[in-house]
This record gives sequence, structure tokens and C-alpha cells, in this order.
Amino acid sequence: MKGARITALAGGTGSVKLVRGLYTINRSTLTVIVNVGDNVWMHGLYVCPDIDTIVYGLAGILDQPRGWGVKDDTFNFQKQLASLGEETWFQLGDRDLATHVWRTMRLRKGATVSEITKALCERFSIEAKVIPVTNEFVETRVVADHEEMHLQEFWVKRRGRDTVTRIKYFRAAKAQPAPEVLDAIGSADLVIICPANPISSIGPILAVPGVRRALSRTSAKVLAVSPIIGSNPVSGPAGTFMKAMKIEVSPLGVALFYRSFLDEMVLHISDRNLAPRMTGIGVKPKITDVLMRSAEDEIRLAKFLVTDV
Ligand code: FO1
Repeated sequence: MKGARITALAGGTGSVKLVRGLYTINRSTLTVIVNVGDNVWMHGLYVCPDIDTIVYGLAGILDQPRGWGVKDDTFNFQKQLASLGEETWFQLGDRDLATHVWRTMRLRKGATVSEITKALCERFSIEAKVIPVTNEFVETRVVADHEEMHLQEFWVKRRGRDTVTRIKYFRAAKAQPAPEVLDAIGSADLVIICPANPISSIGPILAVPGVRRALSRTSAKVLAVSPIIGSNPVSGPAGTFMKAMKIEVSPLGVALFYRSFLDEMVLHISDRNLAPRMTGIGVKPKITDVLMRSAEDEIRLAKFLVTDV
């Protein structure tokens, strides 16, 4: 359906390719609800990695091979900071840095993350709505070897090497959804859960009160694209986090995690044998090539998802 209202739930690097495909086919009727659990205060600046990845992706300035930051960026600030003896394990490129400075200045003047993200999209002439799931400072924390740390510290500073026992969505239980979040789910024609880490990218979105309920109540079809092929995540630490949360690392495990609201699950062709088990848990399987290696693949998958809306 032309002009169908599509709402995507997204993290960063795993989601941006599909979000870009959806944007190409449905520019002005796309809303992206983005995870904020990865957000981190760094050198006094508020960094929102998933929001920035989606915004840079839609603006065409994302460093695509890395999946985060601005393409062709330089790292002079980082080098200078290191020479001053500051810890620089979280790389901030010079152009990317401007976003964090700009955002932090606005936060200090009282603007919300929603308002700042809207302004950022306007600066880049992005027609889609990109909205943080909440304006509150929710933080995904990893409990590893009985030590608790920010997700970025676990993944970037310590390179994901600790044994994870639990994931916590700090401050999520009392957070309010940001304006437009529940309405974007309730009034959509189609809701798409991007192929993102279910625990660290989609989990913090679902942990905000009201979101799961809105997903199970919406009259829109809710479909997810599997971030797992066989027993392997397409990227990132999804396997580690799913095991820690006692969830089977498979498309079926993901479907069970989303089961209370999920209508359909898109499986990679090599997982077609899982179709009967998917049907058995009440989730309709759809099968296609979920790998996005090029812009053409992003559009192909996006078109596949919206075909019968
Ligand atoms: N990921 C890394 O592996 N190393 C980094 O130094 C790093 C810096 C960084 C700076 C800004 C930003 O927006 C993202 C950044 N990321 C970095 C990606 C980020 O850690 C995660 O991949 C996302 O939070 C997951 O969606």
C-alpha cells in the first residue's frame, strides 16, 4: 500500500540497513523508534550511538563499513585528548563530536532528547520521524563476573570478553515513553522489529512501560526480521546476551522473546526448516534472504516486508 504508515523498532548498526531500505520506499510515512540504552556520557558529552547511527544512515553520511560514526571522519580530538592522558577507548571522530557537543548544549538548555533528535533530522533534511523510545536516561548495564558496567564499557572497552550473567535496563521500569512512541505503534499499518540484538537493542525499548502493551494491542501486523541465522547472530554480542538471559540462540528463541506481540517472523532461507516450529508457537514464518550486503538488498528486503500491507 502506497503511503502505508510503517513504524520500525531499531537499534543501531544491526538496524540501519533495513531502516535505510524502508526509507527509500516509504520516505515520509516511516517512524523509527530508537533504543537509548546504549547512550553514554563521555568526556562530559551525551552520546546517543543508536540515534546517531540511524540519523547518519538516513542522511547518507554514516561510516558504513564500521556501522557507526561519520564517514571519512578524522580523529584529531581523540589523539589530542589521549596526549592529555585521558582514556580514549570510545572513539569519537571530529565530525561526530560536533553532534555530541551540539546535543549536550541543547540538553543543558532544557531540551529533551526527542526535541534534539527532531532538530538533528531537520538539519539533515530527513523526512522520516526518528524518535527515542524515552527521554529519560535509561542505561543498559551488563552484569559480568559479578561486576556491573555500562554496555559500552563491556563491549568497547573490555571487548566483550567477560562472562555475562545478566543484563539490566537501569531506570527503564519508571521511564515514560517519549511523546509519539505509543501512538506510532498504535496508529501504524505495519510494525517492524529490525534485525537487531533482541536483548541490548530491542530489549531496552520493550522495557519502557507501555511499549509491550501497545505492541500487543495495535491493529497493525507486528513482524520481526530474525537477527540470528542458524545459531549465529548476524553481528554483535546477541548470542552472549541471549545465553545470559537463558534464551535459545536461534530465530525461535527470538520469536519466543517477542511472542506476546509478534505476528510474523522473517527467517533466512537456510532456516526454512524452522517454519513448522514457528507456526507451532503461533508466529507465522516468512522466508527470504535476510542478509543485506548492498543498497539493493536493503530495498529488496524492505519491499518484501511491506508487500501485503
Ligand atoms: N563501537 C566500537 O566498537 N568502538 C568504538 O570506539 C565506538 C565508538 C562509537 C562512537 C560513537 C557512536 O555513535 C558509536 C560508537 N561505537 C563504537 C558503536 C557502539 O558502541 C555500538 O556498536 C552501538 O552502541 C550498538 O548499537
